[in-house]
Amino acid sequence: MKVVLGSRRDRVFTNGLWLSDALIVNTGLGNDNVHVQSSQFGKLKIDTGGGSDSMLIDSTTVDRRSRIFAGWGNDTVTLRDSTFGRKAILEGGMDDDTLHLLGVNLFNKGLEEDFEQVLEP
Ligand SMILES: [Ca+2]
Ligand SMILES: [Ca+2]
Repeated sequence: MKVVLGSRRDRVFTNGLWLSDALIVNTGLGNDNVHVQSSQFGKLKIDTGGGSDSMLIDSTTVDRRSRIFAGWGNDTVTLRDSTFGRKAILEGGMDDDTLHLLGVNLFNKGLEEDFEQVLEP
């Protein structure tokens, strides 16, 4: 499933979405917000493009690869109580980006991140 949005300020919210294949989200320019809640995917690929974007992945399982790219702008990515079956690659992109790791996240094949700040409570 592929979600492609434009240059305005977009919001994407999934709750209880189950896909055996990939969820691909591309929100383009603008200060976008992506919230993935209580969902399960084969793969996950999110690109929020330029702008100050925020992403929350909460109580979600990704069976295979995950890739998140926040692009330019000061972005915030939060992972809470989620499971990543294969490698999770999270890139803040240009500018001042923050990764929040909340609750218990499981990275079965490791986490590769590129953020200016990583905050764990
Ligand atoms: Ca947008
Ligand atoms: Ca960025």
